[in-house]
Amino acid sequence: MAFRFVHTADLHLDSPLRSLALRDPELAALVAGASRQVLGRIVDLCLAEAVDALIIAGDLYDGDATSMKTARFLADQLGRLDAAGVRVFIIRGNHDAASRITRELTLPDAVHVFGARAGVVTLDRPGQRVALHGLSFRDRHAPDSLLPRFGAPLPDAVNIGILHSSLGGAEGHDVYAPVRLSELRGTGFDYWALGHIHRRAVHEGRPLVVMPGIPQGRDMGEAGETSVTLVTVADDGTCSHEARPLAVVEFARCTVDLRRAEGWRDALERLRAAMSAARAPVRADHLVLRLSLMATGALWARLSRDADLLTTEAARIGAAVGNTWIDRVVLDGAAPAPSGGALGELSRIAAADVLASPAFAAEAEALRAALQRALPVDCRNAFDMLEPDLAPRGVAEVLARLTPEGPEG
Ligand SMILES: [Mn+2]
Repeated sequence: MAFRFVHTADLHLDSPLRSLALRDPELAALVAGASRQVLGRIVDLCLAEAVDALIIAGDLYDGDATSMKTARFLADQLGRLDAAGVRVFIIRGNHDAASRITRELTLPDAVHVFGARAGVVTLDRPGQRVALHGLSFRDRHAPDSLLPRFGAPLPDAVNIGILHSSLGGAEGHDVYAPVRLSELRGTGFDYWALGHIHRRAVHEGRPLVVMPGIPQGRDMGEAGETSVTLVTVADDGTCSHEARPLAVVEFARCTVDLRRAEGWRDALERLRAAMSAARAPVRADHLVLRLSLMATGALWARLSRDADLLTTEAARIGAAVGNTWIDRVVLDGAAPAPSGGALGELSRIAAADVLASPAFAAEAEALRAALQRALPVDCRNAFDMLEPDLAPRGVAEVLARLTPEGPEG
């Protein structure tokens, strides 16, 4: 009888909001509650598919920032699995290595949390013995491979390893218990259930190595479809897998070319078409978009001048398109270059005397640095999110605001 399980990792349950862009309180509440909702959906999936086990390969929590309320919610959800006879196997990752919660909380009998020494749990099933190997490193940092701590595969059993690891390294993720794919290949295991990197990756072969990715993205840095992995292990140990998207919210970037748009109304119509096309393939209940608008000339000036109105219109279109929210509207493309009259002269002065001046650059940088220092620690990296060359951008915006509206309106 095939052994079936759901493999997930990096839920970061009740993780604090990191994005400054989620200023809309309704959207912030939606994103804040999404990790819990998705945990509920993972349990629903386990029950609907009548799987044998759920494997959570680290970073279930986000450190001690999470409260006992989070822990109680988790215990309730895992209790639903316990009642249905679904086993749960958990290791800790770098974010929940030292979490007090998992130590203090009494979890249902069906739940096994691996300790700091590699452990093996065997399940004797009709015609098949399954061995689950796991280990929870105590420290937030694991600069060396944890693979040598694992035992050998049990003979005459399907061997599943559970490991939190950055593999060979991934951009945006701390190095944690690094290990080469070839080393995992050499273990003689049948399946490696990994966690840590938030983007899904499947390495076919035997063992089958799966990094399931975060099941619910938290901001634009975790854009795209997210999922958990449903695995079936045949009696001979052959593993097959399928991605099951369960996200409540999906984040995506959307570029809209407005360079041929004829005025404001036409631009909004093109925006609606682009947002509708972005929404169509998304299976999550809600979509959060970062809009990049390409525009030139008078339209660029209008969009820049009426940025607040534009954001309001985009939000209205998003609601009409269906549960689509705006994270941020970024205006790209070329500002109009006024050639004649007073504006033309102002433009030339700005370019030649101001932007080219080292004294201005030094003053602008000092101002930026002072402003950054004055911000609360949590917000200081907001400057890194801003586009470079703020000064030319500022000049273009000032000129746009001074440009009289064309007949297009
Ligand atoms: Mn991690």
